[in-house]
Amino acid sequence: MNSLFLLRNFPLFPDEGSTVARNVDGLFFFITAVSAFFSVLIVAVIIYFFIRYRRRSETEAPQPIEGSNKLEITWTVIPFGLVMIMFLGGAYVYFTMARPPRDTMDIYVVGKQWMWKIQHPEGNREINELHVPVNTSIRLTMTTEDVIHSFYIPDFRIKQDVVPGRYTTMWFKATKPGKYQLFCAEYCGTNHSGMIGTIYVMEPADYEAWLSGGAAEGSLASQGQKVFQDLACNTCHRSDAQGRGPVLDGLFGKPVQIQGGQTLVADESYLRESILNPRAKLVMGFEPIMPTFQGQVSEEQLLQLIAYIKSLGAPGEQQQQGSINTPQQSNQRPTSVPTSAAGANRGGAPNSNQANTGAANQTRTPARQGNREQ
Ligand code: HEC
Ligand SMILES: [Cu+2]
Repeated sequence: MNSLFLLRNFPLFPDEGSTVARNVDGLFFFITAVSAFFSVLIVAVIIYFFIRYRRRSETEAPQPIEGSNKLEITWTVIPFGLVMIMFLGGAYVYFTMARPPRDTMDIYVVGKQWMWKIQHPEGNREINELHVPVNTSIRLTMTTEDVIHSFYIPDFRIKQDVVPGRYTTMWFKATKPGKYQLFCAEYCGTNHSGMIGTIYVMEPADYEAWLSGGAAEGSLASQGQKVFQDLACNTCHRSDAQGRGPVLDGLFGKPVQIQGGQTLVADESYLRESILNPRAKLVMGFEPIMPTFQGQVSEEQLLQLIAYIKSLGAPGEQQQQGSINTPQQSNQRPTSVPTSAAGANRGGAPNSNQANTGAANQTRTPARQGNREQ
């Protein structure tokens, strides 16, 4: 009993609880096996050569060695093949982890000395616990209020630094219901070791039941709408294009043309920066009149505002665009879209010299209506 208890608490290899776990382990065991094989082989050959080729008499002169092409080719080609397997396998696993699938469920995480605060889009909040449905791709958007933390779920083989002042993302798909451990994997002060929690992977029906038990304050987006009004963002950002700021409806996931000629995609990080440091990237055709909200909004309120702005679009669109937030992709994205699309959508831009393309306007019009109905 006692030994069983110990084993359960110090498992040599954690459970394989997510879709990437198998691949990570496969790669890990392959690299370990190759390393072990060559360590043994090299030591064995050294010992064998010690004995086989030892000097047998004081006067013995060694035979000159001419070299062997066969040998050279063998010990070049085999290690090259093995190393390529590691490289390709590693790249494959890395890209799988770095690129969330398109249809993710977004959950927000704020780290803080010494706890994990979680917000669900439906409005549920939890601390040091994360409830998720099984077989569903979950994307975490994470930040911290103080120092660097790291969100680590060993059973899922995923770990990601959580950095102050920016969003990092990570995704997983849990494969079996159960309880899994959550750690902070970045030393973050006195109670770092206590910054732990539990992931509850539930059957979808159980998850729905759990969801309906919380969320007294309404969805994350509706909480964000309230913050949006409390901070008077709506005085400048109106959906009728009569405000002094750009229309935010349908903005999320779309290309934005900024002053200086660059075009970038409005992802979570862009929205965050637009609120905290509006002058860093000015939207084409607008004056730098937006005040900074640095220090006036908490990380959690920021996530609520972002959830609200994300909700200001046609739901179908939002879903599709939801996954384009990995840095590699955001950088590539703008090149493939007409650069005028973003500017064209900013109705009411005082000195906008963008020609309004009908198509670009069309894509956003339904989004606006979708919002009103909410
Ligand atoms: C005084 C008017 C004003 C207020 C108040 C204001 N904004 Fe802005 N906002 C602007 C203007 C003007 C721009 C465009 C210039 C720029 O990029 O700073 C802008 C840009 C933005 C953008 C980027 C939009 C885009 O199309 O790329 C976001 C997001 C945004 N604001 C959110 C907010 C939020 C959230 C609040 C409230 C916390 C807020 N704003 C309050 C005027 C305002
Ligand atoms: Cu920590």
